[in-house]
Amino acid sequence: MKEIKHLINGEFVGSASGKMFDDINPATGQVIARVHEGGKAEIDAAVSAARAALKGPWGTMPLDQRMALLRQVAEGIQARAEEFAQAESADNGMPITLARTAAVPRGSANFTQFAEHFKYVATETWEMDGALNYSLRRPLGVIGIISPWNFPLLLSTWKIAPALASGNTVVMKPSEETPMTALLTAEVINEILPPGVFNVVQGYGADSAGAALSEHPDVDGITFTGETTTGKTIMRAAADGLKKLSFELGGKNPNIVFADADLEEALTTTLRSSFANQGEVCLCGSRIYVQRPIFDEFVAGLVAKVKANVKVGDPSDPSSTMGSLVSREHFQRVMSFIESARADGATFKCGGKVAEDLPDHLAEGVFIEPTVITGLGPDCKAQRQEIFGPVVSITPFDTEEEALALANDTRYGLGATVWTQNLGTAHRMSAGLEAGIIWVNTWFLRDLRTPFGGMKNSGIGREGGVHSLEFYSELKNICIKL
Ligand code: NAD
Ligand code: 6OD
Repeated sequence: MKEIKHLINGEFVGSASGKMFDDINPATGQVIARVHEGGKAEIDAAVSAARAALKGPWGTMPLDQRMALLRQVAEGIQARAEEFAQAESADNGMPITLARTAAVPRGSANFTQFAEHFKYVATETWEMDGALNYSLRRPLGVIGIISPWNFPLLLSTWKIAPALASGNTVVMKPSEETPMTALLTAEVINEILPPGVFNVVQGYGADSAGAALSEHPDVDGITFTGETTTGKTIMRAAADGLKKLSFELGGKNPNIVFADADLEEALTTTLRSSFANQGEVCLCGSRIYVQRPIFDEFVAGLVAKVKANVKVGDPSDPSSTMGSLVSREHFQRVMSFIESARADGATFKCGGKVAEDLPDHLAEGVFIEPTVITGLGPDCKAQRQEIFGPVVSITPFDTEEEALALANDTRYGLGATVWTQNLGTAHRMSAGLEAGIIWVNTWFLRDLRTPFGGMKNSGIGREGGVHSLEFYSELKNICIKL
């Protein structure tokens, strides 16, 4: 049985407590690895290694040399791409094709992007009468990264790469549900960077490794992706140390389709924005609003596309387009939302149940059919709360003003999608939507130089391009009297 250890100060080590937990493949229910369960002792050791490494060669390394090492990390991920893809799929239930085409390439691209971009960001100079001001950037220090299970490699490297590119050292606590690609990332980085620069402590969040990292007095900043409620807990824990925080949290994203939209394009992309990675994508457009003249056609079109194109099956089979949910616990949570929608009188246009007719080896897996519902009122639980599964609801609207009001009637503000051929509508909606990331006539089209993050309860701060540099560094002004 594979053993997953921590990486602390350049060594792969077990926990002082000797405690371990199972890593389960959610598609088969089988234990695929035993994971060392870290706690305060491991976090303390990792933070002190990271602090020492800041004072070592990493802290004084010329920028070009640091960036060259990060490019080697990108190449190291690419060199083991298939191993990463298999691990991500087995751990998360993600279809192997998605792991191969999205998760792993982005895992590598995150390093190439930040190894390039920061070289070209200038600081400010302000000339005064008789004095000159200029500013310098310095690393923030020791960065704690706490990452989720839904796109483990993509989302952890999205933070590891800019943190290291800015000259920091890192202690990462990956999700207990998906420890595998964090181990592989640790193996790749450990062959390239000095010991202590990048550390991984495996384990749980609350009252465990995650909490110990959040409250650690010698950690300078915490960057977290996960649930909004967890973000609040981390914020409280980090308050004593006045740590700098960057939060990418939950969403309940609107996908708004106007009657003048290119319907075929809107339907094809909506299929993806509804069910990619079983709907376990923070940016999924789970609240679909369709202008009344095309409402029936859109609903029928989406259901037809689900039936024609979605194949729920073994995540390791390249022909599966939807895999398994991440865990039995999460599966039960998603099913409870489906039941609450049923109790609230929703109409199920397709899905709404456990996927059937799967091969015997998936009997213990947690698979849900892609589910499209209509007739859900704005205050129903399934319409208000983040489900984070393969469930979307479709609601009609009449006017632009109504669409905007419906879309913004949520405590979340992560992403939004607008489908229209009218430039005026596109601009007015984009300006009025309370969301940090807005796509017009597309979805999840990413340029890593752009600001990424959420408004309202969906996050604090922005990462991406220069915004990552802002978070991961300290800017200081020098004023010289001439
Ligand atoms: P989660 O909040 O349950 O867990 C995320 C991480 O936090 C895990 O590593 C977990 O161990 C740790 N954690 C849990 N409790 C903790 C505590 N008290 N102290 C410190 N650490 C703790 O989230 P999840 O279920 O892994 O991920 C799904 C959520 O993430 C969804 O809400 C989704 O919308 C959100 N998400 C947001 C984005 C974004 O960019 N905004 C991206 C992906 C996922
Ligand atoms: O593309 C990204 O940078 C990003 N953070 C995506 C988040 C996906 C959420 O599931």
